[in-house]
Amino acid sequence: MFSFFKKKPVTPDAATPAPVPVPAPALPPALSPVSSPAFDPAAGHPPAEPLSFEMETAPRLAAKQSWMSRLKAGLSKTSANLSVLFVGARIDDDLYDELEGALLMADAGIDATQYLLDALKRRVKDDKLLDAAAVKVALKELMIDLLRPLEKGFELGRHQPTVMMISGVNGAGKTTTIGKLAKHMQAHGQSVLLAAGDTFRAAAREQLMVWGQRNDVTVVSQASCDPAAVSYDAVQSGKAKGTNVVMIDTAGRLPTQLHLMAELQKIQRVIGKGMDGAPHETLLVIDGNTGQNALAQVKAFDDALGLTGLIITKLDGTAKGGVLAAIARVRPVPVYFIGIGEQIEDLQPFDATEFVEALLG
Ligand SMILES: Nc1nc2c(ncn2[C@@H]2O[C@H](COP(=O)(O)OP(=O)(O)O)[C@@H](O)[C@H]2O)c(=O)[nH]1
Ligand SMILES: [Mg+2]
Repeated sequence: MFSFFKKKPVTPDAATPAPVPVPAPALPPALSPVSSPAFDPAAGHPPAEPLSFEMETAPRLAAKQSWMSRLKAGLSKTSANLSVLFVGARIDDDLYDELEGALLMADAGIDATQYLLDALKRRVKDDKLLDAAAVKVALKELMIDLLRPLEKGFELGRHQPTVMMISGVNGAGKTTTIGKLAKHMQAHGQSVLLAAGDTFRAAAREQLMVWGQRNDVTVVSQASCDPAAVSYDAVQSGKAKGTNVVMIDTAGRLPTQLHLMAELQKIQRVIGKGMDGAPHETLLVIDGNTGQNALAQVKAFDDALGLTGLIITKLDGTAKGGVLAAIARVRPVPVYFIGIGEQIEDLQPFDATEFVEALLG
């Protein structure tokens, strides 16, 4: 596994506000400095897992290659219309027209599409590019520059517990993503507690309970049907047990359901009563197939909650992967992770270069 999370020492004073976000590492992820979190052995926490980068190079490389080929396969529908444009093409208005159409079809949105086209035309002129392959390289560079502000390493260990609230519409992939993240975190030596905040459906609560039992993760659940109370209890329990991470699942809702959005705000406030500064991460999970509506979701949830990050799932088999460009232009909330399937290893940190490489090869 390659640098899935960043680790920081636990802030001694839980009330201290989260430090300034740390930008994406300049070094290759595998070599980025990882500080040893100040775990308290007396409290029974496992020590930070030994990250022996040199020893792991081969498997990590294999994992990375496998991820890249699956990402490529996943994004193939989005990339199909894009990469074909440059095969033996002449650099003329037709090429730009087709590129415009392909970007719009990929759900990059009008703003990002126009931005990329203008920048590309300028680059072609300034650099006197003459062949289509060079134009494709220029487009790749522009796309990477556009998407890079969305990259952000997910930090663990700055708070104890790190409290995360997970929101999104129904079926976006919230609960399965929580499960995948919990497993990744456990693999990084973190103890995890989940709150079954989707109290609308008993089945949702049970789904999480069963999953927790199977995977040795404590799930806080309540029959009271008050998601704010369940969340508060989970934070209290996480504090008392010295858990590293508390993840709070919430029921799916549409941004247009204003009373449900208000309920989400209440849950967030009540979590803050349970622990100063919490939730440290307020995340929105988006189905990558949603296309342009994803942008409306990001705006509405961000306005209501002040999102700290996004997780974009189901980028496997979608033709709408361009939506990340739209998000980057219109509401650049960091994309912590992207999902390309049902397996645990199908969820990985978002990396702009990898993404564009997979898209345009
Ligand atoms: N193909 C694919 N399916 C996914 C991905 N992430 C989640 N799913 C599936 O999406 C469905 C809804 O997920 P769920 O977590 O229950 O959504 P929730 O309503 O937001 O909690 C489930 O069948 C998941 O297995 C992904 O990255 N790719
Ligand atoms: Mg769910």
